[in-house]
Amino acid sequence: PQLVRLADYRPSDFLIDTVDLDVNLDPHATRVTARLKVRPNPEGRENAALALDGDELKLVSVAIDGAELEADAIEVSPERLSIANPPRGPFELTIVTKIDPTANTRLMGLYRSNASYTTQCEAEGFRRITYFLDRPDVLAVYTTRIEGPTDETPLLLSNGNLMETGPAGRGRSYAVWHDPHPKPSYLFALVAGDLAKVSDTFVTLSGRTVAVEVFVEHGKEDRAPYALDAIKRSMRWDEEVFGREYDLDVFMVVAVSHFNMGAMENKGLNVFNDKYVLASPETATDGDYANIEAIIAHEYFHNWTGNRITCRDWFQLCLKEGLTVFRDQEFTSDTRSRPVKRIQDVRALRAAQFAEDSGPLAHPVRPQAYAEINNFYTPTVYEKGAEVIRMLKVLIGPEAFKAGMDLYFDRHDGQACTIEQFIACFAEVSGRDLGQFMLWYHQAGTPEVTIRTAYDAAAKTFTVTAAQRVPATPGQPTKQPAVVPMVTGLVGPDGADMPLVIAGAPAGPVFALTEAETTLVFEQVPVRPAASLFRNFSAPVKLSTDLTDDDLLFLAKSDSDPFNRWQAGQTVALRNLVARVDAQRAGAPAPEEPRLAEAVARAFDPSETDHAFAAQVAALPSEGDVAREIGEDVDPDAIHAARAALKLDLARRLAGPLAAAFERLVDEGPYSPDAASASRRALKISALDYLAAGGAPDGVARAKALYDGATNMTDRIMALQVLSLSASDARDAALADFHDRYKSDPLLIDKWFLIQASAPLPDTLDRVRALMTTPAFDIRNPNRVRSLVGAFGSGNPTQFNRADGLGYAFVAEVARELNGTNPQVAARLLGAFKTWRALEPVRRGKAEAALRAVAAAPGLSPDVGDIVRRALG
Ligand code: DPP
Ligand code: ZN
Repeated sequence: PQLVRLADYRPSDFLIDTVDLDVNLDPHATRVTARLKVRPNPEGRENAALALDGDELKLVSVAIDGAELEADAIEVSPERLSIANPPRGPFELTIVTKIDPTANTRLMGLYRSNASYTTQCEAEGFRRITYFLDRPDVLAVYTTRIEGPTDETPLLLSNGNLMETGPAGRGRSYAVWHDPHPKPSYLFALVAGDLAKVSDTFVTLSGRTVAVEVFVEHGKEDRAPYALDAIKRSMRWDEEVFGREYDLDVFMVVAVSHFNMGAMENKGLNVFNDKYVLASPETATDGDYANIEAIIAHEYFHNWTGNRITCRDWFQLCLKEGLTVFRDQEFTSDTRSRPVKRIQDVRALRAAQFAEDSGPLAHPVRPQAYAEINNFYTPTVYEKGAEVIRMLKVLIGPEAFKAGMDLYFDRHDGQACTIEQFIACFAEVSGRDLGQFMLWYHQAGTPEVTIRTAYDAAAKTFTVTAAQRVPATPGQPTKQPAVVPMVTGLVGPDGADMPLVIAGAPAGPVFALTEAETTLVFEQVPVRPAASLFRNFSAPVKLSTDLTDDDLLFLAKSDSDPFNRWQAGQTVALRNLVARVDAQRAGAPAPEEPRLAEAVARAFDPSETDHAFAAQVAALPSEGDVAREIGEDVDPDAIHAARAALKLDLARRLAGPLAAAFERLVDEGPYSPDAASASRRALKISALDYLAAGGAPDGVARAKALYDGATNMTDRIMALQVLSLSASDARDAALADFHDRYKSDPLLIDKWFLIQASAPLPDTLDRVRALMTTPAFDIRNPNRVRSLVGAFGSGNPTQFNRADGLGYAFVAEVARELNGTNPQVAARLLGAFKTWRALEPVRRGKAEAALRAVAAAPGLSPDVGDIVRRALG
């Protein structure tokens, strides 16, 4: 396979200043006329040929300055249009192509979904619409005329501001849109269909009135207001916190039902997976509301970090994605609970990114090479990319960080940039050398930090020795020490932070570990403290310490840093879970840690008023957390059993307080999705989950009652989730009831799919296979595939990893089936294999066999081929 390498980057030989597109819609024969103002790039090669990208395109005609080119002047294939001798000055290139949006099952480029037309151009979809210099460093001003049948497509949308609209004759209408902001082709969008509009206005910082519009299917208007409000709140926040104002007359969000990703930040016209727009109390859970708010914010924030300043090439993807994830995390932190958001983000980082980073698909935040860019929209680029920004802020401080961001916006507005240009802004304002910091972009792998501590009572010193090691990853056998910000507190027996003194002077709390080993000697320490390390998760590292369980249980109660209060309890639980797995495999009795129950009990105490935080404290580490802690020779069944046993142990010890908490937290009054109400429900469900542990009849009865009496989707789905963990009659009855109630609503059937696909029960695979044959399932719809097959592969550790290998074979089989129709979704499904090498030998062998069978299949797409090659590599 052809690798694209960062080291081979060259500026484009030509630039395109304006694009005039005329899109004449037809279900099978859409005609696209592109008039491009082209000129040689002074930074490109002289006398170069003009080579335009295409993908499955059919050329109708091509002309330069109005004169049609003869066949011998061009070289053309579905993938390329090459003009050997274009004019050496500016010229107008007119290209006519014909495309079939109905046949476009890949959902890249222009496609039809439920009688609407939609585009998706990131990363390389525009070349499926017309031949183009489809690379992010070619920025053009677009004017787009769309024409379609008035009855089917009364609504015609594109980027920018609406210039003109009207009848086009023969029952057709047209609209002309103009986007004054130069943009790369991946931000182009077009939507045409018959959709309902829900709208509002927003007055910007400088007093301009902007129309804010959300488009949904007719009949779903009542599910749009939350997204609409989230847009306005995002706009206000970006003005207040980053000083960024919106820059067009209208901001539009369109919800579509067939979508490969979560959403797309096309300039002025964001296209969303409907799952991340539509919400009402009866149809959306608290988690859905939170996701909608975060993703609306994310895509909106791209307007500055991604659109106004874009990426020079796709290796710089984290320039926009890591930064924009950081920005949406901050928005949520300001909107909801900051500590809880941090805990949730770290859980997600560990589950997805640490897992990726420890296996065969590990890659740097900025990759050096790719065979298929679609496969690099990863937790490493996104979530680790955001952690890198967060570390930068910790290292240089909030004022310098803000000054650096302002400089970046000022200096690079309108440009396509690199990570080096971004980091240079922070180096400049802070006066720091950020050379070593760049290793976070170059080196893959999660750094492992090992801490040893020693207290010297006579000298009143406390010594912290931190050793760091970055493990080898594919293509990177040896690593250098990174600069690791370790935010540290020393907690005294009274629970208060001690002053930090090093070499006679106040120090910290940020300590930058820059060597393989760093020793910090704290002075004037009157008693042995408990070290609170990496407060607020100040670096994305895997930490092991010599802190005792006593230290950790003390920190779980007393640390002033809420993240570390949570982390301390998790670490004790994780240690216990690993010990249980070891004992089980050795045939020894389960080791108990009764004091864990005291820590969990605090979460359910009536005096605990931060319900969302409490719910996080009460939630045990995941099976994936335990698997990663064990690291090799992993047996998912043993882990599941150990975790179930600990849960049952806690449920028995805390039966009284759990029942009391559940009763106390049951909602009265109408549903509201606000953070405080959602937190209350989260803790209530956590209590219920314990009460029903091991299928306890009393807990199951409560779950059934909650299900039956639910007045909102959160209670209903959470109760169903609890019931689904056990093979009980109540489970089957509730699943049947849920299906009957919501069978006409695909997004709710997705929830029903997901719950069944993730149940840790031996009949789950059969059930999933059976569900795939029902009319509710549609392999052409990515949401259906992800809810059923994706959830089975990536959200069901015991059943995907069945010892007989049938789970692997199943996911591999579906990926092969999708390889031809939607390679991007197929490749995503195979992400379930990212940790296969850590399994015990029998499962490892079966997983490898499943991957090898895919690798050997004929006609693999670049997407699937790349994933299996790297997974096996
Ligand atoms: N739409 C995806 C995102 O916003 C890719 N840009 O992350
Ligand atoms: Zn993004």
